[in-house]
Amino acid sequence: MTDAAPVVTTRRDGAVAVVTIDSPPVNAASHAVRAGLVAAIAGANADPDVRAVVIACAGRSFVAGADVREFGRPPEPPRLTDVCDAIEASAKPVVAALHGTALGGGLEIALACHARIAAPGARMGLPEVKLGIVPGAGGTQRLPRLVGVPRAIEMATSGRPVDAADALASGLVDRIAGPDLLTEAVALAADLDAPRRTGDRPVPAFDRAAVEAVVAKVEARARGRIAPGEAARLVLASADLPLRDGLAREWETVARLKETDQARALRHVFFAEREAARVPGLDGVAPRAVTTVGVAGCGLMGSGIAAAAADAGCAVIVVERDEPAAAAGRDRLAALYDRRVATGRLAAAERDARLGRIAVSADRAAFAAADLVVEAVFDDLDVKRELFAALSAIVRPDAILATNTSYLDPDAIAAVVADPGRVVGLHFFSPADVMRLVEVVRTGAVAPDVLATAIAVAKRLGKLPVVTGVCEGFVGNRVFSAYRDEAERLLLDGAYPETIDAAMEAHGLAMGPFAVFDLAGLEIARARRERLRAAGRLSPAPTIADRLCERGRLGRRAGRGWYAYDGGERRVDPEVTALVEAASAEAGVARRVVAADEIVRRLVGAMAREGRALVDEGIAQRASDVDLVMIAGYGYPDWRGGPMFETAAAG
Ligand code: T1G
Repeated sequence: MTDAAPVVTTRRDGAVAVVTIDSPPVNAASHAVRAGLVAAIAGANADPDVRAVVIACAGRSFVAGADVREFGRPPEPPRLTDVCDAIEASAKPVVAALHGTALGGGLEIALACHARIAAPGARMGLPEVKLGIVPGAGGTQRLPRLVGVPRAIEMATSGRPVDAADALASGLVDRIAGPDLLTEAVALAADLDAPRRTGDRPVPAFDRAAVEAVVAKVEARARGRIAPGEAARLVLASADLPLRDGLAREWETVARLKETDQARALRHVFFAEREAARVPGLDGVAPRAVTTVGVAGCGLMGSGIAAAAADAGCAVIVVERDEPAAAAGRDRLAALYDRRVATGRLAAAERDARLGRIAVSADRAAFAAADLVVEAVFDDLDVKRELFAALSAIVRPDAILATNTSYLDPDAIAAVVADPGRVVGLHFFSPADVMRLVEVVRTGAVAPDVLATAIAVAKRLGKLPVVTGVCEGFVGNRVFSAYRDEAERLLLDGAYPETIDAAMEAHGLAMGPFAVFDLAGLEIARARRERLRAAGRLSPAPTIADRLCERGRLGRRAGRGWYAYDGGERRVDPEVTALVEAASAEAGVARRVVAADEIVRRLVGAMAREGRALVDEGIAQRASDVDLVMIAGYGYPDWRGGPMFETAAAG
């Protein structure tokens, strides 16, 4: 490191010292950055010609937080709190010039400055809870002094960043810059007569009872996560404690949380997400440009995919099989956006803009303008092959064709296209406009730049793309099938759907397996069993699920499945209990009480075994990809790290 260029440098602009952090990729507050900042502040204070200081960053962003790569080791001084204290204590005014993302420790540096100016596109947030920790350098103590307790709790517990306009309105920043952030920051610094220390400001008054209610809600919603509740309590404490004591409590909390299994698991997920983007064979391969997305089919999946593309600013061409289906598709899309407006997630004008980007017709020829067409029609091989054969004659020679099949062989679909290298799988999860996971299926003949484009498009849609090879069910549904099979074995051994669901929900899953089966409907799994039976890979003896199907208990939409449903509530149904007990008797199994920890161990173990098989077969690129699939696609709790991580950690 000794001969590397310094990561923090100071230059003079009149009487203002401009301190620049230049530590790619995201100016994380590594040891070198921290030490450089402390030295720069001391230097500016010692220089009689300097009246004020600006802290700015080179590259794409302000400081994106503490350096996550240093998390496994004890912090080397100066700690980030020392840096923030030195900035706040500076006798000369210090201004933060924010662009890109000022996150975590980056925002904390900005909070310790005496004024903040942001580029119009800047985003600011405290994402620490996503790493299982809380802000550790004043975030929970200084932020409420600027924006008030309720707002600070919202930011520190959700981890969601705010944009510059929002930051200005809440008092987080003092000014939004025009095109020349640095010049305006220097002017602002030169205007300040004396430091205005955030820590000296009082916490604005607030309605304590209302805030206590919000904190209770945060804790209830965290479903097992520790960090959000801790972050909320710390913000609340800022109103009761002197700054020093609040900072000390905050630091102790981070030190404690960092060592928890939750924080370790969430760090695993953080690095797993970045690792997933590394795909062998794609280094240096440029994706094709995609601005117009075609979607074939406007059912549940197609409409979700179309909305995801419109949300991302793409022009969207949707084609249904005939005019009545196209009209139904338009209604479905309008209803999807209306729901978002009704629940306050989207402004009405924004709904109209997004719907305006989507053209729905019954004319396949419209796909001639698309850069990429995603097929989301009925999951039947003949239907898809007919469509792809037709599409290959309609779309431009450089356009990409993607299939959203769940269980069919995408290579068999690609085979009907003259140039199968343009065909790739894009497996979305329902609801496709909400769920983050997209399995990018690496078909046998896919061209590298087609695969790179599929990944880039998924990212552009705000999704988490995970590359998988071709096999029945790809990564997610294969692991899910293993989970389902083990859950049904547990039933035979003595567990009930409700005991299994309770155990997995206590483990942090949003819904236990049987509640999920009911939500998804029992038909798809039945079809899979029939395929396996036809291939001689499954015993012809009916399973409990088959018995449910025979009785019309097809899941939630049918009003009954593994449970009975009254309104939205699930209820244990004696008919199911009797079927479960009869199945054990028929199989000659003496039922026993299966404890929650056995349920969790066996179900997580079954997922991990299947995941390992997928890695060994080369279908999944790496174990951490399996974890991401289960977390982003199946509601597995991220703070457990995923079944592979959990099983490895348990040794
Ligand atoms: N530390 C180290 N490396 C980081 C990093 C960080 N904080 N953030 C990003 N990187 C690396 C990342 O691994 C990747 O590397 C490259 O930068 C580009 O990232 C005391 C306790 C900033 C919005 O949680 O949200 O502050 O793979 O691919 O999509 O309170 O990265 O290229 O080698 O994600 O443009 C809080 C996490 C820390 C921010 C950029 N900070 N980062 O997104 O690129 S805790 C965070 C992000 C803390 C204090 C505490 C995003 C981004 P490589 P990328 P991107």
